Amino acid sequence: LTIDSAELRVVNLPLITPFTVSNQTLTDKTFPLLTLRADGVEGYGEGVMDPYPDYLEETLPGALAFLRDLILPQIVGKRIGNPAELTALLAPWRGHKMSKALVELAFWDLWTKALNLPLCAALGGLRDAVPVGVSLGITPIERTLERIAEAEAAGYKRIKLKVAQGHDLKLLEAVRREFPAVKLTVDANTAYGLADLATLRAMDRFDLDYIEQPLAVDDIHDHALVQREIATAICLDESIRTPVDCRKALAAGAARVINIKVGRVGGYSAAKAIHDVSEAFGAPVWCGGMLESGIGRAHNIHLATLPNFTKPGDTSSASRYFHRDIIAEPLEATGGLMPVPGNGAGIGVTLDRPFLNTVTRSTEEFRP
Ligand code: OSB
Ligand code: MG
Repeated sequence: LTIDSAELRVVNLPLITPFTVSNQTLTDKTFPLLTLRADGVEGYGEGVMDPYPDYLEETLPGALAFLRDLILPQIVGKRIGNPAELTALLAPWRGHKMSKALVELAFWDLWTKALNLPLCAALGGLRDAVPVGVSLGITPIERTLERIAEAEAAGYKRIKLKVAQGHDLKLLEAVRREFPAVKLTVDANTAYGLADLATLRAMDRFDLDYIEQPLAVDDIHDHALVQREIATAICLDESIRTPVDCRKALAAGAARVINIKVGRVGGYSAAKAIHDVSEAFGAPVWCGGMLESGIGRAHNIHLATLPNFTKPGDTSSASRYFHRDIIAEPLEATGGLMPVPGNGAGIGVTLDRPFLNTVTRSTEEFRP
């Protein structure tokens, strides 16, 4: 494929309800949308970097500069035969994994459309639907209980609760009193430290499927210390950026479950390698989310068709987040199963261009 041109948009969608995690509240979602064009086909990718560096270090302004000044000029007009060639082109640059993932996602969509293959088939995925749960942001406990009841009624396969210092054990007591049997997990987004061992130990009482990212981003060692002290499995999210991180974490006993986000790890090739390393250790994985719009969601669903994605992912119905999506096909789960979109080629969804134009903040075109 020779990349004829690229288009980089910044899109803004309001969230139906604000989403609060231990260290930030999102009221709307601003993201880059990349289109790569070749031989009359288009591939789409969505970026997951936030405007500010609150989940990980990358930011939207930094990503736009990296893509505009360095990566897109290098790619447009170039012949790129397959994803491995693209990964090799991006490899020399440090960091910027979310930007690299954005380019990889668009290229995989483009490449599989040119091959007339569903993206999941090219990845090696097996399923035509993937099990999903919901991720519930921090709200007053009464409101959280209502939202759990709604998610259960909709058939979601697990409930993930965001927790934070001071918003943890009381929440879990209230939830377990009303929902003794629901499959439950918590996500701390790095809110705790070794000083909180008593709180983390107390979480063993609530039959959680796992505790996600209790400690700091760069702290695989201390996660191993905590995992030795608690019965509940630790799941790592922010700490796992590379397949090597994953090997070290699993070998050290720092986690027993891995959350894979294609943006965090720099694209499909790294995501697949992390999937494979985890499988070799006997550790299940699941597909995380970053409140993506339809393009990012479609990519997540294709990724989650790989065989070791045995725990429910975070790709719940888009209508839980947005009044209207930028794609034409609704991505809605039924009975906790999200169907893999499309029956033809690539990611299997198409842009709702008239609506997309109304929510686009800026557009840049790149030509050779
Ligand atoms: O840790 O998974 C996370 C959203 C923003 C920042 C971090 C996280 C999340 C989510 C979103 O949990 C889950 C979803 O996309 O539905
Ligand atoms: Mg997480």
